[in-house]
Amino acid sequence: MLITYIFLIQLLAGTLYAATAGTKQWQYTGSQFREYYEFKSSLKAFYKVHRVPLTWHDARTRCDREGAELVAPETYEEVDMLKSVLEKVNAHNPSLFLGIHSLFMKGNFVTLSDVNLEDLSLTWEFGEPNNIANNENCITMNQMGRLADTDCNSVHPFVCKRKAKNMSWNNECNTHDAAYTLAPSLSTCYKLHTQPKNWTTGYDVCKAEGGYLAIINSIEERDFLAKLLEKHPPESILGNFGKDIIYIGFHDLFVNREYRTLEGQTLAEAGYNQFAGNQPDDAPPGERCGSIFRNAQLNDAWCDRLFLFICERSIKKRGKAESLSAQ
Ligand SMILES: [Ca+2]
Ligand SMILES: [Ca+2]
Ligand SMILES: [Ca+2]
Repeated sequence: MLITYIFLIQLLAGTLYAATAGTKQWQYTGSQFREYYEFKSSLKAFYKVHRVPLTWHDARTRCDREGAELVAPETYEEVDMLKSVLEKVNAHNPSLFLGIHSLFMKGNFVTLSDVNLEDLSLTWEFGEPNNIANNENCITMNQMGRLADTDCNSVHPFVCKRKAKNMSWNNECNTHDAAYTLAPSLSTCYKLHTQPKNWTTGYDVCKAEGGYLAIINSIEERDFLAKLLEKHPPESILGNFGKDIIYIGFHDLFVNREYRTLEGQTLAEAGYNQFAGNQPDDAPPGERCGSIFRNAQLNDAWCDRLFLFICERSIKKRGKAESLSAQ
């Protein structure tokens, strides 16, 4: 009995040690940038490995939505870090997309921040660049740290990077993004996106920002959103599109006229189900995505139109960071 007890204590102690050791490789200077980003102190930047292969354009967009940039290594140390990422990619002869392209002028490779490839200390793989089928405008890096020109529409894993330098911090909302506003009594932050997107893209943008398309859970929350919209009158927003419909996080994509939040609740369960007059009307050819009008009453809307949208971030929840050296 005693032996079992001692064994259990040792087991517990071992677990605690492992947990401590696991957190020790995390060194934050200042604040954490974003969920799932790891800070590399010697490189003074935050990195996130995206293991799901995407096209170069999708990879660039993904990093951009996360407030970061598709990495283009500037030092040998950064190349080594990317090589170690590739060692853990579970594929035959894997390579990463880098933030280097020749989309402006064929053969003239530049980084996304307009640095010439020649100014970076990088080497080509044997036989590269070869511009196969005159269609290789994007750059990949292999496990040896060598480059190849590659079809931008092929898919590869990639790494997003955010330099720590000059990064300001929105303390109230625990994000670098100054556009998030805290509703103190709701312990929640909101951001109205004034560059219009369709519902699916809005959903994706909010996710990339560590939040979700807003879900209204109370009258108080509705009133806060209506006030937020008052601060952004239509005439203050650039572009020619309907500015009185704002996408939020409910839909009836699964069963027509069965409205659910992104968390699967009915609107009544979520705490707010007040549609505007004559809504939902499921206007032809069918409105399957959730929105509000400027008074924050609910409306069903077409999913594929470009509208404003509101992201919500709870300041209580925090994501776990995935280690670059994990697995
Ligand atoms: Ca090539
Ligand atoms: Ca909410
Ligand atoms: Ca409608």
